[in-house]
Amino acid sequence: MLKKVFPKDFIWGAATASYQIEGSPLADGAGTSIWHRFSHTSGNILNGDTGDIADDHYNRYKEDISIMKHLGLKAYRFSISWPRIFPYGKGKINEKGLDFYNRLVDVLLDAEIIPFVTLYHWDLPAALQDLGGWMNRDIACWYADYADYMFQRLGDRVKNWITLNEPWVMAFIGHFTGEHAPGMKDIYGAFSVVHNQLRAHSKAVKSFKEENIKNGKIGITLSNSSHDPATDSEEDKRAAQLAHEWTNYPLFLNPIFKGDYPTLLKEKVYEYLPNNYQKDMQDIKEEIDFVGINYYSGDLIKADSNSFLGGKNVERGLPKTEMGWEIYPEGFYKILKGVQDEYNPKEVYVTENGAAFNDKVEEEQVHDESRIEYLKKHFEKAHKAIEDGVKLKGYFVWSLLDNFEWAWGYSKRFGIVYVDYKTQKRIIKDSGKWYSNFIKNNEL
Ligand code: IFM
Repeated sequence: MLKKVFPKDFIWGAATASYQIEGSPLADGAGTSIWHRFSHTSGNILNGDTGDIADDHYNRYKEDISIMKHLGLKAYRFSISWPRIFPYGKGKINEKGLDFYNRLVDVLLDAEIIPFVTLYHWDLPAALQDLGGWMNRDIACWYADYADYMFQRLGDRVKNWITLNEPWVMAFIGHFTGEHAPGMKDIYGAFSVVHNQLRAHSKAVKSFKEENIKNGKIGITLSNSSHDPATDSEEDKRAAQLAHEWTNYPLFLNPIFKGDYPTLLKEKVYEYLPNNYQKDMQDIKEEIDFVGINYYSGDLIKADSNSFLGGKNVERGLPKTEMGWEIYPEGFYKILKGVQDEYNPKEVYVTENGAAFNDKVEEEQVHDESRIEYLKKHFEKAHKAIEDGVKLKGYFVWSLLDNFEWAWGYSKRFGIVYVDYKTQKRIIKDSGKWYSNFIKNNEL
């Protein structure tokens, strides 16, 4: 078989997020986040887990960076905890919180690892939630002020910025199903959260451009799962298209690239969109430098008039990960090709891809063959996407470390590095070793 060689300058990395790995959420003057509050409210998280200790990365970042260096990662995507910098979300600044990220960035750069910073990966300052959080229109200004402050303080060293991580999840899992913080169940609220995140994102992009950061690039990271129609019937095709427009990149990229919500979805959910939302669309349409794609699995969709938006997932017998998510690399290709064909972004990054499996430590080793297979198959599809014209520039495996998997607590392990939560010992899994070797060769 012919070798699949990736472009020379392709950026291979790994990703994490603040609340999932850092621990010490209230250290050094940090404010409370909605995830701290949510995880400390009984019944919200499996086994009552919290992010209080997590991977203790707040104290062990140097060790973690030496693991990244050892693995040969070219880049590291991490997020900043907003309440570490602004304990009340706005106003008073906490320099000690900033110091942590200053140190992190400096040690990464010393190790020749490129930092990719996500400004928001769900840990909203609780003080802002008390003012309505993402449902309050003022959040666009609160967020843009925070973002601008970070551009000023880290922009001399950090060149790659991501405004929001998976805003769909924030909106619908946080405000519609209530499984995530802030735990609300309000469909109108959820759509206002979509809209305000878009407003906040574009406001931050505008201020990024004003800051004129040398070689700076800014984009957004979106969650995706491929949606195939169960049959060729018009009903199933429409249900699959609606699911795509609602849960995948179109919900956010259509406004950002084309200044309106996607057509089919807009008709369907018109009543939930904020009054006079159209007035904001011109401001929301703002050029970005790249699109971040997160992809884990696929769904087969069948029309069903009883479900929200008229479609439900049906079983197709594919193997699944520990999350119960289908392993469907073909869908990854469709998402990558789709985003390039539909919106033609200047650059695309896979900002997350990976899998949870039931890892076991045997004599200080973790033989996670299934994760290696998963990654290989997805890398193959990424390679095909590049061959077919997708401007894919980099790929971040989720995740560097096993970590706090939100409502699932510590029960799901996504890392290429195993974390023993009792001792905080790190063990590079076989997948980590495989990835390291793969990065060296840059080919499959
Ligand atoms: O752990 C999450 C991450 O925070 C966002 N994307 C999906 C991952 C796996 O569920």
